[in-house]
Amino acid sequence: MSTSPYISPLPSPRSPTSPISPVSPGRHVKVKKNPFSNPDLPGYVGFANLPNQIHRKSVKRGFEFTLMVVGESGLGKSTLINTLFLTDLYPDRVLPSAQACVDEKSISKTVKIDVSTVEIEERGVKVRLTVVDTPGYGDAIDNTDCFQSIIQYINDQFERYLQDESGLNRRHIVDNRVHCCFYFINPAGHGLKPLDIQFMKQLHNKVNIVPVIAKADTLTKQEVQKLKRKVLDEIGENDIHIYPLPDCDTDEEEDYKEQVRQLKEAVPFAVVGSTTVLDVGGKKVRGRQYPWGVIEVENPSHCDFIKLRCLLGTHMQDLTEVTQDVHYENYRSERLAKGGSPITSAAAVAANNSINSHGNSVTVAKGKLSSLPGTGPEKDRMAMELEEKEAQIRRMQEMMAKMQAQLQDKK
Ligand SMILES: Nc1nc2c(ncn2[C@@H]2O[C@H](COP(=O)(O)OP(=O)(O)OP(=O)(O)O)[C@@H](O)[C@H]2O)c(=O)[nH]1
Ligand SMILES: [Mg+2]
Repeated sequence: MSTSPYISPLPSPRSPTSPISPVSPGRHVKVKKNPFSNPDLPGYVGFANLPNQIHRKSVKRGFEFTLMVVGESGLGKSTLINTLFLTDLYPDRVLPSAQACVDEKSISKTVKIDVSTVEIEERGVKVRLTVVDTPGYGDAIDNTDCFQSIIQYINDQFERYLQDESGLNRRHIVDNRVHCCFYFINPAGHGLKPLDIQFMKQLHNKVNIVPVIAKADTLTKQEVQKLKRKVLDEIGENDIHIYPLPDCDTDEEEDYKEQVRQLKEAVPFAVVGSTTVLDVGGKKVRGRQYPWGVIEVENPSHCDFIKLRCLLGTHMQDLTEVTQDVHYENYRSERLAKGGSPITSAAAVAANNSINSHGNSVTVAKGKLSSLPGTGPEKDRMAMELEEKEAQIRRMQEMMAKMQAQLQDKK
């Protein structure tokens, strides 16, 4: 388990210190004679305490978040991830040589999906962070289909969640859906490339896309501004929906409003990544040393790294909610409209081996779906049959629970 002092705590729009909280944590509370009633508020049930209860419960349960990084090879995706989370997620990475790529027939090479999970704890709040890296994106000579495996991965996670939701063990679903995708834009180009546009158009209804300009230290300040404008124009012209930072409520604090305004202004974030710690005027900073000076990763006048990190900290909950309410709902309604369409891959099926309420392992026959013989309609029919069987098991379990309850009553 790693501890990062750098990620801001998860947003709690109604923190315990906010006005609706009945007791501010710093306040000294006198011990009352009767702990079950409050003489200041006689007759109150105490509903105002609900936000505190939810807060406590969520902190205890922990949070799950999945971040995907996509962009041409060598744009600094892995370096940025290591810089953001101060962990070396890729210690054993071996870079393939150009010859090896040719030998592997990179003409038809597909994107590799690298999934790593770390648990990060900050001030008692635990986040299970999954990073999905996509080395190999844009490496092939023909890149037209290079994002198919990425789409497939995202769909698989939705499918897995859908299966878990309709399965027997709904209480402890592990959420591996991709909540955010940092899309890396090449700083050496003149805006978006056709591949960037194609990718974002195919993915914007499935995942929250946050565009970032990679290696911003290779551009002057004016060039960064020019590229940002160009990228935003092209995003608009192509009707691409990137993650919309939500507007603040009017009752939000001024500082928070200002922070969100600056975050909105910084899109697409021009970032620099580095895990090297340098000495600048006696201060230890992470940055990149050049003959003419040091680029400090966390200096807001050098790049937007700190803003991007802040976005993750302050909008993690919103990114998760948009994933659930918009992207997952899209997938779910499409999938249900299609009926029992085949499960996309073994990954989705693996999730179906659930545990029933009595602790017994219920390996519903659905687990065999990936190896079902036959093509589309045959698989559809079998999937429907299996779903029906599962519903039957559920009904029987409910009946048994009722009978047990009746027996208990009689005793
Ligand atoms: N100038 C500059 N170089 C960077 C930056 N970030 C990373 N690099 C360098 O770029 C090279 C590639 O970085 P990686 O992080 O491996 O790139 P990647 O996008 O993960 O590459 P693939 O895994 O092949 O897709 C390394 O030599 C890094 O040191 C940056 O912000 N600025
Ligand atoms: Mg990489």
